[in-house]
Amino acid sequence: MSPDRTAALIQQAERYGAHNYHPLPVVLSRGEGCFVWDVEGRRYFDMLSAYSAVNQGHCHPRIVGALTEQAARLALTSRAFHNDRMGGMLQKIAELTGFEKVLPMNTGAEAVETAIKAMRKWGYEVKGIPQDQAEIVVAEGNFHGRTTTIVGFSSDPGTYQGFGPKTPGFRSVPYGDAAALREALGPHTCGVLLEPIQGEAGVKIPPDDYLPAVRAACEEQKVLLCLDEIQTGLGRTGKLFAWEHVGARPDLIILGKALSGGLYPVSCVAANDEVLGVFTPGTHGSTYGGNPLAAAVACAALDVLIDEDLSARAAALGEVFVSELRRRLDTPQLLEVRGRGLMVAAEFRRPCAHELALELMKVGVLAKDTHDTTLRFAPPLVIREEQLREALDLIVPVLDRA
Ligand code: IF1
Repeated sequence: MSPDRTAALIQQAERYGAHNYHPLPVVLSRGEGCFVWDVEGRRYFDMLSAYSAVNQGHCHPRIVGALTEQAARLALTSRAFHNDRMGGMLQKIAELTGFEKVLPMNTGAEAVETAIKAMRKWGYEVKGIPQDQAEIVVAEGNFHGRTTTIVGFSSDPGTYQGFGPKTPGFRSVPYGDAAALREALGPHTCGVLLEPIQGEAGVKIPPDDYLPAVRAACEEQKVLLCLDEIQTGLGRTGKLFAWEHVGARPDLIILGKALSGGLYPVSCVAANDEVLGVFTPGTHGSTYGGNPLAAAVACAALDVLIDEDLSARAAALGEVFVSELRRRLDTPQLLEVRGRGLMVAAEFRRPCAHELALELMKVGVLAKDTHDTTLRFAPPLVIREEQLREALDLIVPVLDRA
């Protein structure tokens, strides 16, 4: 195919699509494992994994098989009726997370909104907070999705500007500062909502004692701890869930992205009955939530995650990736390489991340910049060591030109 095909497809997307993204000038048409190919037939290492939705690798045959088999049998019934696949998914997620109950949704933001509703309702009915007075504490630098309520408690003007008025009932504190968070808790606080590692903020890893201290403060003040593991969960950081690194089990966990291996939007909130029991028939729902197709895909995606021990792979290969970047990068512009498992970032002193992403694209590596100075690297967890080292040989010379 000719480069004109790339230009024609980009033009078509720009002509008819709202301009709510500024993608790299590459048009992808095929994916397999840790690789994607563009319409010109060029191969790229995928170092984004659709923001950690493709942990199992592109088009994993077991998940594609589950999708196609179920799609040909029964795809959507709505929750007005039972279906023969949802229960198996809910049980699998409950057993993996160690919680009693699971509420299935579709996108991550919907699951975050579900968690917010659950914490508020629990605050009124269990903690006894006066109606409409419930507060949720969040962290500066958070990213939890794009609904108006969620962007309302973002600290990034690019995320919230133009979408006011902000939903009330949220209080923001510096990320990583347990004392500041403890200070913000009060009798009207129903919950704390945090990412165990902040992804969009640029892979911000808090001190190891942060989440345990938050956990303790929440216990003392009868406040629910809700961890958004939509990006950090399901093996990405080298454990099944990121909270396991520091032993701070939440009261609610939110999952999405790799819950489907990138084949279908599947998300959920998992918690014990004391929390999710606040939902009674008619108080929450979704047309597609818990549909048989989503359930079949999610079961296959979770089976792949466990059977191929992708969490352990992420831990081992993440060590290689971070140590090799630290050892081999030799630019004075480099500020820091940080990461946990295969959730890695390289931060620079100047706003060069986007130009570096463009240069990486030219050598066959697709990575995403965030906040001008940081490049994020999150390959599918199925990447093999020799492939990771081949990618490093491409990445290091480009980053050294920063
Ligand atoms: C975009 C960011 C990442 C998430 C966490 C909830 C959600 C996300 C921790 C919402 C989604 C995506 C959304 C996508 C780009 C990407 C992203 F750059 F926006 F911030 F990953 F870091 N919690 N993150 O990371 O899940 O509703 O999208 O299914 O909005 O541009 P969703």
